Amino acid sequence: MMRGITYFVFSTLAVSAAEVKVLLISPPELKEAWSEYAEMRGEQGTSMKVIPTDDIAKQYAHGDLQNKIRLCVQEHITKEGFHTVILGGDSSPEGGLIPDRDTYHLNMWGNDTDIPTDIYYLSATSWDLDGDGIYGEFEDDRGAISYPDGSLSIGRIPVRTADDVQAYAEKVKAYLEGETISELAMACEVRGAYAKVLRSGRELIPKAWPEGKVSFFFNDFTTWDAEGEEGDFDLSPENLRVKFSEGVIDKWHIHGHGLIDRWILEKGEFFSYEDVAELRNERPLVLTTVSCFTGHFDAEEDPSITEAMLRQPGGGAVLIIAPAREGKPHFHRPEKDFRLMVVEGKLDGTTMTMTAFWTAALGEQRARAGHALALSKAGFAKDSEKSATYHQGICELNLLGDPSLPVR
Ligand SMILES: [Ca+2]
Ligand SMILES: [Ca+2]
Repeated sequence: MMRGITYFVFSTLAVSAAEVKVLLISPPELKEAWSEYAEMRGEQGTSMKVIPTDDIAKQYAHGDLQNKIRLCVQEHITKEGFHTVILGGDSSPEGGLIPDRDTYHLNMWGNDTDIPTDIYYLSATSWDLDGDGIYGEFEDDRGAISYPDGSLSIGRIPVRTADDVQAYAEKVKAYLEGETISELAMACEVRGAYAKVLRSGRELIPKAWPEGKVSFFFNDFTTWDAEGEEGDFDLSPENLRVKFSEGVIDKWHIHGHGLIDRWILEKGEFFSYEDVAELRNERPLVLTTVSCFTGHFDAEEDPSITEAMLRQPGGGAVLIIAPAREGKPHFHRPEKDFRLMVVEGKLDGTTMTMTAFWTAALGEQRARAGHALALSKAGFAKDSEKSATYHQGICELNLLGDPSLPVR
């Protein structure tokens, strides 16, 4: 039953903190702002090189801008020993500041033609074996698709303006200067998902992180209920704001329904832009979520709720992993596995990715955020070669934020 147990035996490709070299890809108009950020991160012990996309477009001759960025990253990996990449700008259907690479998916959920796939930028291969200009086709492009092996990492900071960069920089500073917090909270609004979220939070994460505490914020019971009044602390937008703002817990997993602009909570209430605008939490959050579309950073509509959390000055989040589209439960045998998910807490691919991220980041390995997600995805590489739905899962879960940050 525990075919996924190998996810938690990570490879030894760990990169020590001193060796981390980060390549920051900047749009020309944010070069100055990102150079200041890189200087700050250098002083904090993480060296960064900023390279603007107009230079990349001139230096590399082949293909579209996405391909040129990929070639530039490859050169920095192979010749200069870089491990980590930051994409320093938002993406939109027309391209945006740092365009994403759209990949094509046809699987048990139907088809999607434009899943933004930032892991593409770490690849030595083109993701378009048949050369038809459609990337990441599960069968036709198989020989040119490559997944993270745990040694390289990437994240996107989906900002649009120099002010966004500065606000983000200030939050990173506050984050790194704060005390370590050994508590993670898991919110869950969907009863069918209780079993798997509890398994993740009571069994799998504590096993890797025994000194930590995991709290629960479900519709029907919470860590903060009055005695004998199970569930009286509602999973409401107001209560979520209170918990985000207290500074007691900075690590969150949110499970449940969502849309591009909201997390849907108990009684159909939702947490949206007005709630984000009120956040002044000095301790910025690290957040994973499976909620549909909350990570849809590449839409015409902007910001998505996760981008709003990252851009909120003086509050919100510094790191988020979220699905760019539906965030469906990815399973090998859906006809059996859905029932096991509800009854026994079998973890689907998306929930497993988040769980493995937390265990790599908080466990003995103390992997930095991007590295933790890379290790998590490396654990899914074989599944993704076999299954078109896992292939979609590994593509659509992007890290938003600076991948070189520790999770502390
Ligand atoms: Ca193709
Ligand atoms: Ca966006």
